[in-house]
Amino acid sequence: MEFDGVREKTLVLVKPDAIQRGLIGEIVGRFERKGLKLVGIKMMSLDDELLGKHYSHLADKDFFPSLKNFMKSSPVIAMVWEGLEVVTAVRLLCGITKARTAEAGSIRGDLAMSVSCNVVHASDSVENAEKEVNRFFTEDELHRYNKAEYEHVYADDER
Ligand code: DAT
Ligand code: MG
Repeated sequence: MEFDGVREKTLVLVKPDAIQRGLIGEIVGRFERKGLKLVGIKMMSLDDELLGKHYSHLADKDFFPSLKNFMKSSPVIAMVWEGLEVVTAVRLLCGITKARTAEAGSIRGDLAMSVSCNVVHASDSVENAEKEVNRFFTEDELHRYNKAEYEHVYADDER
């Protein structure tokens, strides 16, 4: 799988709080409306092994056990979105971690009030995005197809 140019990819998780609150469609719709291409999507129940790797940068934090319990409390929707500079674009769409002070207009800013129940995960760098996509998806689960709207989403020299 390519991870450069318009084929840059990022991992997004719709977290358990959003599943419980019926926000899957709202959240998926925001990425669609931005002009991003969905190349993988599935419902998953996360386990300690996967969460230990996914949140390894937080393993020494006091809140790590409750973070893992929260992420196991319902299934999540895992998605891979593709586009030019998509890692940056998706992080901006999501807003900062502490949802109650996230910028209005962002997903967290509009839909959440909590630090931990902040409705989405998004990869934070191109390097981590590639690792996370490969951690959550097999090659077979990542799809390649032409999106007709691309000629209206991007200029000729961006595609
Ligand atoms: P982000 O999800 O914005 O990339 P992160 O990688 O620093 O943020 O943390 C991952 C998740 O861990 C975050 O979405 C919610 C939880 N978390 C982070 N800091 C926390 C804190 N101080 N208290 C409780 N949960 C926290
Ligand atoms: Mg993070």
